[in-house]
Amino acid sequence: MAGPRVVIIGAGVVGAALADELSSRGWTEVTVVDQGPLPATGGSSSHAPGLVFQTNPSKTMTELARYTVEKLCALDVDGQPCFLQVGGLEVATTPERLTELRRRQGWLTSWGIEGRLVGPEECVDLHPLVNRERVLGGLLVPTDGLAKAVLAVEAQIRAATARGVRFLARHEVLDIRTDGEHGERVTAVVTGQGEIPADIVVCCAGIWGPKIARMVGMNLPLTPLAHQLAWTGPVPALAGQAEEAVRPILRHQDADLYYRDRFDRIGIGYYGHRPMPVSADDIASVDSAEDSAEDSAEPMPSVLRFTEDDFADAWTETQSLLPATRDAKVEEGINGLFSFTTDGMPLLGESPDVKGFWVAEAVWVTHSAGVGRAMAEWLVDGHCSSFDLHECDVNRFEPHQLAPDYVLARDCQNFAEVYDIIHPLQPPDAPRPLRTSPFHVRERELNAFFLEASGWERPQWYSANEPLLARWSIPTPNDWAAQLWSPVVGAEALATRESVAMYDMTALKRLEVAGRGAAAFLQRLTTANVDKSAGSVTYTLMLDEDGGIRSDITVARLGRDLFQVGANGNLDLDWFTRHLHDWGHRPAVAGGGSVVVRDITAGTCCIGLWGPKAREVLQPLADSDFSNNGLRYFRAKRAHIGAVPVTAMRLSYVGELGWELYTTADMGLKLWDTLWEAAQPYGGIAAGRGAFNSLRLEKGYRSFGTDMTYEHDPYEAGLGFAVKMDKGDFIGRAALERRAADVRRRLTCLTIDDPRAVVMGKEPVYDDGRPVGYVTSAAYGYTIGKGIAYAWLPAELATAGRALQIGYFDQRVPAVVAEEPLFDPTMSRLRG
Ligand code: FAD
Ligand code: THG
Repeated sequence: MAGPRVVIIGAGVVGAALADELSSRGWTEVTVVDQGPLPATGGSSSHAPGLVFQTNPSKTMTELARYTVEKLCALDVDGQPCFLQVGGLEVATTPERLTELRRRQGWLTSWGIEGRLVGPEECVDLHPLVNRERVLGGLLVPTDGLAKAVLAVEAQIRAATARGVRFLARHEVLDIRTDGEHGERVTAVVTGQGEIPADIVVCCAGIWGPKIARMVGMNLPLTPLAHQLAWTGPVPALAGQAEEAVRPILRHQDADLYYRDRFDRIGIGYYGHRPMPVSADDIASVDSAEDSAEDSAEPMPSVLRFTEDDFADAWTETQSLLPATRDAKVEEGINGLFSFTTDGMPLLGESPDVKGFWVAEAVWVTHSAGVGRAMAEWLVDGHCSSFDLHECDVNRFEPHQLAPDYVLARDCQNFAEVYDIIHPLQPPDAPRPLRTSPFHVRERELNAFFLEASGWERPQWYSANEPLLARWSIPTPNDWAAQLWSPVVGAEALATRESVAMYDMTALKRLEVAGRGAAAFLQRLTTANVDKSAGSVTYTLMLDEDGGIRSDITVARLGRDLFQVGANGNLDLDWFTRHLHDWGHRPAVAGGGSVVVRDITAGTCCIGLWGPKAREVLQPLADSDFSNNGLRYFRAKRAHIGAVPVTAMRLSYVGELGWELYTTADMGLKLWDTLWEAAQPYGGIAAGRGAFNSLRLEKGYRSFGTDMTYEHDPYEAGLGFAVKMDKGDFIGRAALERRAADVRRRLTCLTIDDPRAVVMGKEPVYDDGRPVGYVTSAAYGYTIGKGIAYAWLPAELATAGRALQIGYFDQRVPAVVAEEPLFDPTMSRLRG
C-alpha cells in the first residue's frame, strides 16, 4: 500500500513533519518540493529561534504542542538533539499578569500538562539573569523548551526519505493543474523543472501559502507579518557557557518580549512594535532573493531588514529585566516573517472547491509535528482521531471573514495583542460593527450592550432593563466574571422565566436543504430520524466516521423536499456541501444530484419569543392556532403574525414555552415592533445573550464547540437520546456500536453554592487535590440560585452528590455533581 500520489509544497517544519507522518502510515508515493535548498530552505523555519511554550487557552493547540515536544525530544541528527528541554518560564511584572499566570496555569492543568507558579526568588534561581526587583512571580512549565527547527526538518526528511519519500530542493511551484470534468480536482503540480502528477496536493508553503492557494482559486486568509528577533553579542555574565542553552526560555509578556540563551548570547523576540504586514505576493522566491543578496542585507526571502528604531523600547526594557545585558550590545537582528490569522489559529483542511487541494498553514514550530500528525491522520483515515481540529479548519470562516480588508485588519490586531490579557467574552473591537440584524435599531434604542458572534452584533444585555433591578437582588460575581457583565443579565433571565422575552436569534446559522433526495441525504448525515411528516422538527447530531460529534443541529421539515436546518457555523455548511458533492456522484441514489444546500442566514432573521406569557402575546396576533394542540412541541408551521409571514418553530434553548419566529430580513423590523407592542402589557422585555446562556445551562442544553466537539461521542456527552440506532445507516453509526459500551468520561453538571464564585470555562476540576477534568461552560443560574459549571470528568466521579473543587485563579471553588437538568426536569414549561 503506497497510497495516492501526494505532493507536499514546502519543506519547512510543517511539510517535513507531514511527509514523515504520512510515510510512517504507509503513504510513500509522496514528493516534497521546495523552492529553496534543504534543510534550511529560507522559509520561516530557517530562522525561528524555536521557543516552544505549550500553554494555550485552546486544548487542541496545547495537545498539538505536547505531541511536538514529545516527538522532537525523541529525534536527533547524528547525535544532535532536535529539542533542548530547558523548561519555559513566563514572568509577571504587574499584578494583572500575575493573576493571568494563574489562569494560564489552570489551562495547563485542564489540558494535562505540568506547570506551577513560582515566586520571584525561584524565578531568579531558575533564570539568574532575571532582575529580582522587576518580577512578582512566574509560571514554570518544565517540559517546554527549544525546538531546533532546521534539525527537526532534517531528521524528519531523513526518516521520510528512508521510507521512499522524494524531496526535491530548488523546485519552485509555478502552478497547479486541475481537471474540471468531475468537479474540480487537482491533477499535477507544475514546477520550474517540470510537472509532477498528483492526486493530493498539500500546501505547507508558510507565508507563501496565499500565493499557492490562489493557483487553484482559493482564498487563504492569512497575513505575513514581520516580527523582530535580535541577538546580543557576548554577554560577559554568560562567558564560558559550553552548552547551547541552559536557562528556561523566558517570556516577559507585559513588555511583549521573549528570550532564549545561545551559548554566551541572548536572543530577544519582540511583538511590541507597529504591525508590519507584507503581502504574500511581495515576498521574494528564493532565487530572486539570492540574486539580490550581494547588494542587500536580506539574505533570505522570509527575512526583512532589521529596523532598529522599532526595537529601541525592547532593548531598554531588556536591560531592565536582564541587567546583565547592559554589558552587551545588540549585534544582529531581523524582521522575520511569519503568518498571522484572524483568530490566531492555524488553517488546516481541504479546499471547499477543489478536491485534493489541502492546506496546513499558519502553523508555529511549536505545533508543527502535531499538525503533521493531524494532517496525516485526516488524509489517510478521512478524519483525525488524535486531535479535535474544529478550531483549525480552514473552512470555518464566514464569507466576510475572507475579505482582504478584514483579514489584514484582524491579523494586524492579533499581532498587537499576541501577549495581551483578553477576557474570554471580549470580541476584537475592529472592524466592528459588521453584521447587524434587522432589529439592530431597536436594540440600540434599548441601549443594548453588544458582543459579537460570527460578525453579528449581538446584545449581551439591555441597559433599558435596569428598572427590573428593583424587583430582584442579583448577586455580583467576582471581578473577572463581572467584566462584560451586568446585573441586568440576571434580571433578564428571571423576567424570561416569569413573563416573556424577545431574543434576537438572527446569528443562529440557517441552512436550507431542498430538492428530491433531500430527506435521504439528511438521513445519511444525521443520527435521528428526520424523515418524518412535514412540520416536524428534530434535534439531531452529525457524526464523523469514528463517532465523534461534528455538530448538533435542528432539522425542520417544511415540505416534502424542503428542510430548514438550525446549525452552529460555517463548518456545518462545509460538511453538508462536501457530502453533497460525494452524494451527487452516488449512482444508487435516484435524483441525488438535485439536492441543493443554501445558507439563508443573511437574508432572514429570527426572534425567540419565550416565557410563560408567550402564548398570550402571540395568539392574538396570529392567523393560525398556536395552542398546545395547534402547534405541538418540536413542530413547525407557517403563519402570519400581524402583517408578517413567519415560519414558527416550537422549541426553546432557554427551556420556556414559545417559538422561534423566522422571517425574511425585510420584514424583520415589523416583526420586532409587532411583538414588542403586544408584549408590553405582559411586562415583556428584550433579553440578551447573557441571560440566554444562563437559562440554557439551567436546562442542561449543550453548546457545540464548547461543551462537546469532535473528540466526544454522543453517549459521553449526554446526547445518546438523539441517536436512533434503528433508523438505518448513517455516518458514524458503525463506530457508535463500539463506543456505546465504553463510556469512560462524562459531560457532567456541577453546581456551586457561593454566588460570587462564577467561573468562566476551561478551569481544571480537582478531586481532593488531584486534577480530574475541566470545565466547558459556566454561568450563574439565577432561577436555581446557584452557579453552574459543566465539566468533563471521569465517569466514576460523575455521580450526583460528589464533592469536587474547581481551580479558579488561586482559589479552589467547592462544587457538587448535580442531577440534570437543574430546571424543569419534567418539561412542564415547554410542553404546557
Ligand atoms: P516555512 O518554514 O516558511 O516553510 C515553507 C516552505 O515553503 C519554505 O521552505 C518555502 O521555500 C516553500 N515554498 C513557498 N513557496 C514555494 C513555491 N512556490 N515553490 C516551492 N516551495 C515553496 N515559532 C515558534 O513556534 N516558536 C518561535 O520561537 C518562533 N519564533 C519565530 C521568530 C521569527 C523571527 C519568525 C520569522 C518566526 C518564528 N516562529 C516561531 C514561527 C515559525 O517560524 C513559523 O510559524 C514556522 O516555521 C512555519 O513553518 P512552515 O513549515 O509552515 O513554513
Ligand atoms: N435553535 C435551532 N437550531 C439550533 C439551535 C437552536 N441548532 C444549533 C443549536 N441551537 C442546537 N442545540 C440545541 C440544543 C438543545 C435543543 C435544541 C437545540 C433542545 N433540546 C431538547 C432537549 O434536549 O430536551 C429537545 C430534544 C428532543 O426533543 O429531541 O431543544 O437553538 N432552531
